[in-house]
Amino acid sequence: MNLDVVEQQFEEQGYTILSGLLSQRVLNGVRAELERWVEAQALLLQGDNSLGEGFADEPFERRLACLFAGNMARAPKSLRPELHWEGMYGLFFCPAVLDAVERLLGVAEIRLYPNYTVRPKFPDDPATEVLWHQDAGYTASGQHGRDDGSPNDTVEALRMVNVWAPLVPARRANGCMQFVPGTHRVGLATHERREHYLEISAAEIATREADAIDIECDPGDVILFSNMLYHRGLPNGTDEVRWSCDWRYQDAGQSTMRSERGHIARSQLAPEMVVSSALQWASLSFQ
Ligand SMILES: O=C(O)CCC(=O)C(=O)O
Repeated sequence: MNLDVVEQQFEEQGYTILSGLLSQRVLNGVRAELERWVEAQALLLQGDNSLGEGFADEPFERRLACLFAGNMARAPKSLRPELHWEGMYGLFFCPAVLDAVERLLGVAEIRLYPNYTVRPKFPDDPATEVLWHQDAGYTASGQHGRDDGSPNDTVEALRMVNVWAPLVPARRANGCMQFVPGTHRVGLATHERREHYLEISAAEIATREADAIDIECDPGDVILFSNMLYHRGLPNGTDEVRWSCDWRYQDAGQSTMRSERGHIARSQLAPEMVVSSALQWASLSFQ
């Protein structure tokens, strides 16, 4: 990984793709945790008598969709507090990802922002089609409450790097991300509330949508992008679940602009605050 290239692409386009960055060991660790969680969902459904079989023979890519077929109202669309599992540590605290983030943020004090999510994007489910937005639009919507740190912080002033990693191949057909390169420089757009998500106003997206590109990628790839970049997650038109994880890092000297404080990923000033093992991560909670 050439950090100069990473920085140049991020500055110019608003994103960069780190191909094949994650080791098989890290991917296996995440996958094992999710397979355990899917198994637990199967047992819960069986306990409720709402399921005849556990679909234990279905592959990871299909099992969750089989479990909740015809029962989508109950299907879990995102995992967040659940993610304090040992197997997630290698992903959220991956040294190579943190090296890139440190270069992009230009600071050695880095917080894992309190917004980390695994998304099982179900087939043909409008609730998992993520509409055009900037992550900053969600922060600005104020729906998360603020901490008491810096009342003068503005969303535009937040120094943040977003991360997205596929856990199965992500293609246009199963709902890969789309980006509009360069839009991290156009300022905060107007976000309007829709049924499931916020969406950039039709007038603001209309002039830019023609420049949208598909971000097709594979497990092991890591996408870094600006919290100001226009992006969306396409609908999943296949019969498999499009599993992915998205998380964010922030200059730890700044407010989270949420009631949660996140967790320290790197620090020279207070190294004792850094989450330094998988066991420690599993002992912490979403906060
Ligand atoms: O995974 C998706 O489809 C969308 C994710 C997203 O919008 C994000 O990570 O900000």
